[in-house]
Amino acid sequence: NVAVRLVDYRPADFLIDAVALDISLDRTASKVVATLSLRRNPKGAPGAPLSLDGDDLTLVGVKLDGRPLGPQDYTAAPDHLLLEKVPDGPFTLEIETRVDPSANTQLSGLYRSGSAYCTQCEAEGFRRITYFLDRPDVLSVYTTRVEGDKGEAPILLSNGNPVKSGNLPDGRHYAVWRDPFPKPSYLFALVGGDLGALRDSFTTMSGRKIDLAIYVEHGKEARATYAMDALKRSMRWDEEKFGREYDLDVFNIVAVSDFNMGAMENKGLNIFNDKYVLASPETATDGDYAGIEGVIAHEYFHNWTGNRITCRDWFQLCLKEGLTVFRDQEFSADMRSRAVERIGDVRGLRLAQFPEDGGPLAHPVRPEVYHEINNFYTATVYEKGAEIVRMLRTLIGDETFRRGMDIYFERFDGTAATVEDYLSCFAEASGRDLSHFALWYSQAGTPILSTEGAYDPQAKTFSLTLKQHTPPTPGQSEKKPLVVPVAFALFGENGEKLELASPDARADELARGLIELTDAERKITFAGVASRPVVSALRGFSAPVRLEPAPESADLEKLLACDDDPFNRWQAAQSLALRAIFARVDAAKKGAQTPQAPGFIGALRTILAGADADPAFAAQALSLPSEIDLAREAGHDVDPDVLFSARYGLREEIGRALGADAEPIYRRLSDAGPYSPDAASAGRRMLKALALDLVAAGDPEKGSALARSQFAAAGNMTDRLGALTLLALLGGEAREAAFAAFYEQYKGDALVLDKWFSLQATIPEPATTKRVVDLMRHPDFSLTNPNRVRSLIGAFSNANLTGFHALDGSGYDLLTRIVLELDPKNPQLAARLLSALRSWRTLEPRRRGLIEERLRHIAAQGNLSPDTKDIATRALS
Ligand code: HT7
Ligand code: ZN
Repeated sequence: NVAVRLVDYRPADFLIDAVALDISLDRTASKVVATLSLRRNPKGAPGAPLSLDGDDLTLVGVKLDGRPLGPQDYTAAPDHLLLEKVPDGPFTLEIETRVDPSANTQLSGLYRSGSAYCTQCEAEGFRRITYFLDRPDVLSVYTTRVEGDKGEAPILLSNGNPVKSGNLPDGRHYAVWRDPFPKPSYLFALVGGDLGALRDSFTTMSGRKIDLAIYVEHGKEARATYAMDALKRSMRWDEEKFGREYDLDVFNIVAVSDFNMGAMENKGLNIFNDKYVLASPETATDGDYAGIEGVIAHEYFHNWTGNRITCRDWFQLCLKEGLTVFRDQEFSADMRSRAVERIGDVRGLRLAQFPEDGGPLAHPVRPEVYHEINNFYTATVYEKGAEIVRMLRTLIGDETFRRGMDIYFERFDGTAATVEDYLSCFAEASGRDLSHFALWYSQAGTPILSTEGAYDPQAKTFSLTLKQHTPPTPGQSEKKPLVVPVAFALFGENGEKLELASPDARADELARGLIELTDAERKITFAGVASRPVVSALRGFSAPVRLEPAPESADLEKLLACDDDPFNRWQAAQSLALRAIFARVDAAKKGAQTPQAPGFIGALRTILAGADADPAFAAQALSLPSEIDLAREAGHDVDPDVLFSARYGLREEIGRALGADAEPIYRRLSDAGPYSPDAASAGRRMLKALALDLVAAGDPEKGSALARSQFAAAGNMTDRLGALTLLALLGGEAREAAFAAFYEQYKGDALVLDKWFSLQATIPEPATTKRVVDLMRHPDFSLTNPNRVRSLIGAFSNANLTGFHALDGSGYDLLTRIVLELDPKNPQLAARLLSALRSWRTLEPRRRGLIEERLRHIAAQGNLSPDTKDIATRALS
């Protein structure tokens, strides 16, 4: 694939004002007739030929203004249609193509999921349906007529509002849909199938009644109840928080089982991976419910941030994705516990985005070049993109942020916008120059922030020096200082929050406890400080940076006790845990005696004792960092086995010390009534699982007995899977028996079996590679279904540090084999799987060598897809 560069952006040479699509569904030869109302773009190149995008298309015929064209009038290939000469005034082009949905294993364009027909057009799937100017800055009004067999596809859906429908000869029927809102082709969607529906309605703030429907496999309608509730809450929230009202008469969601990502925000017709729609207490965990709520909200919020205002080009992807992630995170924070949501979001950012930013796949939130756009739906664009929006709000304040958003919606509605357009609204609302802040969009890499305090007991002053630097990333060796909002507080001897006075900071910075660091270094001397204070920096994780080094242990213990910022209280516990684990790692390397961590364990005992006040928070604070967290924090020469042993050892030490305190908590929380997915109940279940783990860590036999009875008696999937997770770790016959019983109970339910696959793939043992290989032969596994592949292979390679990185290279061999087998069928999925190797350079030399060999082998394959080639090449760069 050729490189596409942001600097090369040019407006399209033609505009397509209206599109009339007539699609006749057939399993292997669907007929597509597209009638395009074209005119030259005044901003395009005068006299340019008309060049339309295609991908794997079969052309049947072309008509210009109703006149059939001959082959001498155009050049056609599967990937383009070129007309050298077209009228200077407006004209219509009718293009007929044939597509084979059954053969479409890429799941991009028109394909079949089970017995249904569905589409996925973002980013470049529309060109696999018809020839088009398949770029996000060409906005058209669509009318779509869908025709299908009445038995096979009684439901026929597309974007917009239903216009008419009727019967046809030969058992066929049709439906016409019209979407009055101009949209880019990536938001086009169509569904045809025999589906059940859960129906409801929503009355908007201006009193319009919207018909809502969620289409699912027959018999599963009740499992969409939570998704429907989440949808209605999202619609209300967007009205209340952003003044955004829904605009069509209907809003439809369709759940399909074969989908490359989580969901897609097609105008008025969202298509979802069924994992993010279907839930019942017996089949879904608390995490699944939270995921459904978040994804339903995310796709709904795109109606304004993405659809009504779209992106000028794919480099601006963060404009819709970062902003919409920010909006869905805020929604979840309002629906649930803000503190727990923030901790979860930051954990997610550190898990997925920090390694991306620190490795060979690093790119700016707004990339400047791509070879394959599908590889840029990344944690950097989404999650770091959301953090930039959050920093902007922090800097200018809630009210000014809302004014800026209002200007954005008002000014850019119906357009394809850029990051500059977006920022201009906030510059106007706040009166600030945001040009320096904008560097967050173009500079890759995670900045490192350090704080250094110096107390002068004579002068009663405390000097705080903040420094920032960003390590180089591929293609960007020089880094500039960024605008970093550092939320902070000082705590006195007795844990009291200090009043801040300093000539070195603006009054508003002191009042808000927010320092704006804009240079590489800034020193602030606080006056009237009676004794050496403890600094709470980066409160609420006010910027996506690494704070290094963590404060001293005594200060962390103090923060854990007195900080009124829950995020930093949690962070203090994590930092103490990291310190205790790395002390064990160091001792193991030196062959020294294992260090104990009494101070840390004392702090955990206090959290456990007060856990009832906020069970979810306590569970988060008591959870040790994962091995993946440890590997990231170590940063270089990572030996997964050493990290595993150190973490496991500390877990045992904590269990021996706190198991007795944890058991009564476990027993008390086991007495919960009927299942409810609300955040408070979920928090209690989280604490219960944590308490059980503490008991098992100190006394594995007792833990196993409790887990076995919880597994057998569980009234919901959260408790059942929690018990199974512990049994999987403890091993032995009990584990195998529980896995077998779980399968017997849930066979036939693919989404539940995904949990069964994942859990087995993450058993931290060398034998897991063989288990994964065996499971690939299981009749319920399939390489053609992305959810199955992600739950088995994705879980193994991303979430099983010791198993995947087995020293014999068997995990790497397995991943290599699967990537190469999958690549011709579903390149997007293959490329994503391969990204599991992105942090290979942080491993110790032996494993590094093994991975490099496999990456070179993959990159050297002759017929690799652009997707996988791009990842392999960049990973090696
Ligand atoms: N905007 C959607 C992205 C998406 C996607 C991208 C590439 C290939 C397939 C895809 N399916 C969905 C989803 C979202 O961010 O809301
Ligand atoms: Zn999105």
